[in-house]
Amino acid sequence: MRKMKKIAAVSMAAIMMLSACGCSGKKNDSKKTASETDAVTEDLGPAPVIEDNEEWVTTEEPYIEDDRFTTVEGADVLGINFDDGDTAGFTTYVNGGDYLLYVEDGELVADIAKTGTLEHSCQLYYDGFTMARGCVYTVSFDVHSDVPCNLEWRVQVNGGDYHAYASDKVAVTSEVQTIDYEFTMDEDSDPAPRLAINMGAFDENGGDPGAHKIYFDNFSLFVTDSSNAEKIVGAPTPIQVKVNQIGYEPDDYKTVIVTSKDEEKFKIVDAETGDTVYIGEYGDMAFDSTVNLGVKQGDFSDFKYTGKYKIISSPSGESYDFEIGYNLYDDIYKDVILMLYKQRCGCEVTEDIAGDFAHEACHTENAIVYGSSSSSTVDVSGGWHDAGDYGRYVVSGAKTVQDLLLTYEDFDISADDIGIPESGNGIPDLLDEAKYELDWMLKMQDSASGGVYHKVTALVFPETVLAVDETDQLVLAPVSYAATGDFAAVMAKASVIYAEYDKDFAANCLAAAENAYAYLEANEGMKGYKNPEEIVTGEYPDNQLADEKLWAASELYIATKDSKYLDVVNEMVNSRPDTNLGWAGIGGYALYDLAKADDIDAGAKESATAALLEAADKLIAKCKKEPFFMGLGTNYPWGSNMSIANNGMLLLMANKISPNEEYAEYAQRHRDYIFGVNGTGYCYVTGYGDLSPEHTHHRPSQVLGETMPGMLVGGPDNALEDPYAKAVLHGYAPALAYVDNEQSFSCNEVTIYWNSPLIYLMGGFQ
Ligand code: G3I
Ligand code: 9MR
Ligand code: ZN
Repeated sequence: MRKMKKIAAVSMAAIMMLSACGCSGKKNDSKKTASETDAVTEDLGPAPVIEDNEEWVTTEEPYIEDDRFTTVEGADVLGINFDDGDTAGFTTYVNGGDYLLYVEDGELVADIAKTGTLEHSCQLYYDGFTMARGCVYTVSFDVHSDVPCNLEWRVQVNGGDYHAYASDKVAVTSEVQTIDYEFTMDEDSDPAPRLAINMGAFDENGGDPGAHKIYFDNFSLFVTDSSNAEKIVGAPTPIQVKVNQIGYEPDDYKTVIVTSKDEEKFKIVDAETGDTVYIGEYGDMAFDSTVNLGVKQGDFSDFKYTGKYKIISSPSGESYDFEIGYNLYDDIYKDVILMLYKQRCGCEVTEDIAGDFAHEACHTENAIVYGSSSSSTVDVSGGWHDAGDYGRYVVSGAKTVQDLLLTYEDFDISADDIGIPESGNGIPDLLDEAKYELDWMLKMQDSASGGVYHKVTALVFPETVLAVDETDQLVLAPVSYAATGDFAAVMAKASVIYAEYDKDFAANCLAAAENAYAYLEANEGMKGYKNPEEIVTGEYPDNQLADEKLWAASELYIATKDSKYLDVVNEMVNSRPDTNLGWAGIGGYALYDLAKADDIDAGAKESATAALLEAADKLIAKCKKEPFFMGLGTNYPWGSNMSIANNGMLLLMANKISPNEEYAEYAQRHRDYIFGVNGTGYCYVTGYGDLSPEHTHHRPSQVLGETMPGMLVGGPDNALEDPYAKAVLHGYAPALAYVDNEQSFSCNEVTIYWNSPLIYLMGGFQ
């Protein structure tokens, strides 16, 4: 389907060195012998300048702003009436209030049974319009009520602190009044604001007006004067020439990808001088359905000189700068690990490590058990904040811990100088960091039953506040089978790994794992976790629970060699087990640890190995069909960057149990995707590269007005799962459905378990 420069095959010895010595010597290199431990090409130094008499034109700007949103004077950006009999996109929100919304005789009716105690206890809102800085608007609508009452209308930012761009209170009576309010938008243009009407408790109401109805019609937002209106930018048009912005080792595969229909050629130039150092050729064009564009690949793997470069692609433009060299990932790797330290809960996070993100101990108060009649509370302090919220969830925590333990095990990463408080204590930092979560997880177990509480959060997501300022009552959500299974698995694995460093801790972990397993046995057939109605924080729902059972049984079998676990493993391992490495599907972890274990039942080991390699081979087959080398097809789900990192991880695992050049090659391509060889061209880790996310949905970053470095964002989500994404990414191709905006929690949040597979993937190349 496309022509690529041939990459010569490599000796098996070099491939094995990828995992054995942590270096990525892969392609043929005449200077290398199989017995050498250092498979890296010698440093060739800076590239010599070459003669370049060709003509290079770059006609397109490297960065084009989105111009879908215009401001036409006189236009009505809302223009809503209710003549069609439906609520025309207006939606209800209640927080302690109770009301119905319907249309009657061409008017929108808010039929309020209970006003609640907050202004927004009863709210109605409308999304799906745009507002430009400098533009003068007039809000207009008709309103009346059956009982005199007060309300407040607001055009506001839709997320964060929900502050208003303009708002006013209105005393409503049975007389129809027409609101007309002119204002200038003097904040940044917003492609996804919200019109909200609060109808809850107002001082002016002098108490509760009781049950009442409010009638609305003819909502308008007129563009009154657009002479000073600025252009509204949604998601920017992606750069066309994509490279890994962090860079490559000399021996790495190196492919520039350009989205272009034209005759296209590329050269590498010195980033500082602009001197030409390499002239390359693209392969044939292929249509790529992840970006809905024609795409060409240009291989420059044979260019091995160290230095700082960029690519000029004629006529599509320039790439961001990138380096070829050694140790390019040292800083970012540390920061991606330190993100976990900065997410620590229940302890002081110190300034010398976390800088502006330092804080006093947060969430230290005890939690109540949801639904329990007793007033006793439980100490569940500790662990990591999951993400941009401050919830602590067992299933996502278990995945994160497992990724750290595997990184330590597989790549022999015993570094004790990452820069966490425990550094220098003689225990590898990856294990110290993982133990911070394991200690918390132990508190999440109900020791009587062995069951593990699904999560601890307040009843609702926190406002956009710092961790120490979320002081709502903490609640332990009900025990779940998934949390208990994942807990049993990582505790059993921890009992093996920590035995060398801390015998007592290892023994505690094993006892806790066995207790949790007993809960699983006693509760077969239990349904997947669902949030009780009052708890609206992250759900992590999962109805497929066989993989959790398999994982728990596998790790307990490896830890104890008890045949009772082997029986379960044997029963499940041959029945097409799930091979994922996510927070829901986690079967891949079971298979991998079985495939890796030395002294276990040969049949179980063989079946696990076969299943895992089959998954890796299927993935490679898919990757080969996609011009960006990924195998997700057109399904970019919430947290697609985790899917990518997990897939890269799977390939390194496959390479570990059955060394194969292609596994290593495609694992590296997954790494390169994360750092820029992707549809949008972003380096998806904050703080690194020329273009990386700056407005993450991460409460500490939002409050401080700066994004914490070292965080992998969720990335493209073509299901458009938040209002901002719905507004600005409508119609976008799957791998382009990403926007760097803090309101877009489905694209631009961060999590511990998105960083952790990246830690493994980068660990494989460290
Ligand atoms: O599995 C299906 C797939 O079959 C389907 O093709 C695809 C279509 O888009 O959807 C997939 O399911 C998605 C699922 O994630 C698995 O990727 C759901 O649509 C999507 O809604 C779901 O999103 C999850 C989100 O919570 C909402 O539940 C994210 O994975 C999960 O990472 C996220 O987790 C939140 C926590 O609740 C709270 N803390 C922050 C964290 C990150 O945003
Ligand atoms: O901020 C929340 C984020 O951390 C979660 O991952 C996300 C998904 O459940 O939800 C976010 O909270 C949003 C909520 O779901 C809906 N109202 C707006 C909230 C964000 O401002
Ligand atoms: Zn906390």
